[in-house]
Amino acid sequence: MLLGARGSGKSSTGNTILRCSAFKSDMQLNRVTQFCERAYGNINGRPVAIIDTPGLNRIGRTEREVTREILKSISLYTPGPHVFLLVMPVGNLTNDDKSMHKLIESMFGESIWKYTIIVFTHGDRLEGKTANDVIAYSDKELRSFIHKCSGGFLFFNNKDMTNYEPVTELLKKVETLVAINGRSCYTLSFYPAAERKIRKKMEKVLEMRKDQIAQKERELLIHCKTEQEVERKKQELWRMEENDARKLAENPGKQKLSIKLAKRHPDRKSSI
Ligand SMILES: Nc1nc2c(ncn2[C@@H]2O[C@H](COP(=O)(O)OP(=O)(O)OP(=O)(O)O)[C@@H](O)[C@H]2O)c(=O)[nH]1
Ligand SMILES: [Mg+2]
Repeated sequence: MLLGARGSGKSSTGNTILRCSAFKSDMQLNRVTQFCERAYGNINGRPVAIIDTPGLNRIGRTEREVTREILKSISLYTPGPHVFLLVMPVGNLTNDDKSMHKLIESMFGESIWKYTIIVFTHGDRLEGKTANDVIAYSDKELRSFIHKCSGGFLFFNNKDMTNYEPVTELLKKVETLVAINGRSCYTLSFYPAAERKIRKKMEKVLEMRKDQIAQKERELLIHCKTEQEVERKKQELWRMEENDARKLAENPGKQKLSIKLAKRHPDRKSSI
């Protein structure tokens, strides 16, 4: 799963890894990636699934909306990520970077760093220096942060997709990190208690709605003309259902939640 600030190069990094334009990437000041997206491919023959995410900055959509989008995408893509790639343009840590790290930790819990590899983008700015030299002469704060991430770091130049060496190096780092973590992926038990509670409630809401969702999926098959259209509409449907479920689950007013559910399912009594 790719994480990082808006415009840091997450989608380009996903494309470099998959050697195709799987994710939309652009130079624009507004957020390019709006929703989490998944794409499949392989690295040197080894199958991989990559989840691209919207940037974790405040502009445009509220921080809450973006974190909700990212967190709910994980329940969609079980069993959960094996590795997080924290994507950042090469440079020392800014205050925005530090507050983003706090935000990531509050979303996922502090175990996230045991599953993280840092990918520095804009490797074309190295100007002949080695990656290790650049890090050796960087601020102490950046080096301390790299220490925190069990997967270490590497540099990507997303403007040169012909050089596949960094991706091969990434695969080695991923395999090592997965081994250190006992081949486990990032599971629910690592999340902060509040997030675990929300997820359990979300699951209940979705379970209660499963018949209606299945009915809507069947209707899509009738109305859509192509397989791609069915897939796209299905993703949209699940995005909306999960968003709704998450909003309901986050609502601390137990009574309000019961009322909303009762309105949607007049034939059932909810006890979430
Ligand atoms: N020179 C250079 N440009 C890069 C590199 N990686 C990404 N870019 C450029 O940076 C811009 C933003 O890249 P994206 O991949 O769209 O960034 P993002 O993090 O997905 O952005 P959001 O989806 O908006 O959060 C694009 O113009 C990319 O071409 C790199 O390694 N070198
Ligand atoms: Mg993007």
